[in-house]
Amino acid sequence: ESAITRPKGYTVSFHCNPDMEKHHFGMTHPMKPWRLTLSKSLIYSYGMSFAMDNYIARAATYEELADFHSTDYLDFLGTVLPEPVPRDLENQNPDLRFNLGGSDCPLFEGLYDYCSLSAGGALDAARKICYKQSDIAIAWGGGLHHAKKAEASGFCYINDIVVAILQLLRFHPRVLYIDIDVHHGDGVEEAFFSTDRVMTVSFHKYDPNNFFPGTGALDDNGPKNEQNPGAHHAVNVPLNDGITDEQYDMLFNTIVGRIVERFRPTAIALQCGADSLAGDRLGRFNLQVQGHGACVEFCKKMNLPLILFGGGGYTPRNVARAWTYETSIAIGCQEKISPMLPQHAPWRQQFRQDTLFPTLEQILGEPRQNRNPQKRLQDIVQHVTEQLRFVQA
Ligand code: TV1
Ligand code: CA
Ligand code: ZN
Repeated sequence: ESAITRPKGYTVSFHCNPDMEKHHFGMTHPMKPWRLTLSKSLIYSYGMSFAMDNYIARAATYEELADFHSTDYLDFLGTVLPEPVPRDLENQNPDLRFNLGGSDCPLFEGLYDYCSLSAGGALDAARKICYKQSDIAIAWGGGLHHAKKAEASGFCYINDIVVAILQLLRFHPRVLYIDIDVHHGDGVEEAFFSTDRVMTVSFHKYDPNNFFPGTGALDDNGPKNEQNPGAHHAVNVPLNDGITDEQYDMLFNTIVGRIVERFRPTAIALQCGADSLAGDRLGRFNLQVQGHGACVEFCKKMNLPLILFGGGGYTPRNVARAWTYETSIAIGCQEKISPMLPQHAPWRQQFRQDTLFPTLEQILGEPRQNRNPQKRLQDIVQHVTEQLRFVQA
């Protein structure tokens, strides 16, 4: 077996911080920061650290966070104390400022450190891209796409993606944001609603009454006022349960391909939420590691500076598989790594199957029913194609 080598004339940087990964949202909370430790352990076991520039992410400063967030919110976030008794779904006490302290966004020990380290990694990645010191920068600890200017939402407190894109915009005229988390990337969409320098596209499960956050309909495309530069610059791809690799690949390639053609971004920010994988605790899709990774591969082929963010992902063993495979795609060693997980690692039992690419049957027993008729997908492609006629770089 040959060693993983550094791609010639090509730099991948990897930004993480072990201090971020030790935080706990609470026993039953689906968000498990240790999934980052598991992912890293698999990435390192494959020897990929030798093919990347590895950085310990620093904490983002208050001023950096204040580029997007309100100081009222940051001041509160910096001073609130953890609650003595953790809440659960049954114990919702809506005495909440800034939506903090409910079951989705609990107050836990070290919350501010957790948030500033996540944003610090994302910002470090953005700076590497701005100064052309990386071709692809990876921040698996980022991707917290629901956070608003002055509000926590859906497990997200600080929107590291928005902060990172604001940094990119200091050097790049146009940034394309792509979001393959199973949830709608509402916070990022909203932050760049009124500008034509950022296009946002989110693929997500859409069911306004039964699936969080309930926004992101096909015809939600930015401000309705044509005078607003942001008009037509939000693309939404609402999907149903059970979508497969093949369908997702067709949609992603067609839609992202056409957006790149029209909008001509100078950098791409890709949120790789792994809750769109089959078998996710919160997700509803039938994507496999290969199909999820194909999105990263497609973006890399655009040959533009690229940031990869993490995001959701609630079945840690599958999160680790996806982000490991995607790290290998960034490096370009995906053909060289063994589909069998490396032997003799202490965490090996976490993975149940010893392959990087478990089959749907291995993941689910029985695959989830696919509720995405081909006709509906064609209609989505057609809507987006018509929308893009209004976009000009
Ligand atoms: C504590 C303990 C919190 C168990 C939350 C699932 C829990 C959820 C829990 C949960 C859960 C959500 C809502 C309902 C809004 C609420 C990182 C009025 C078993 C990017 C965020 C999903 C996804 C929030 C984040 C959602 C991301 N689903 N068990 N909470 N209310 N919240 O529906 O996009 O992946 O589920
Ligand atoms: Ca999404
Ligand atoms: Zn999600």
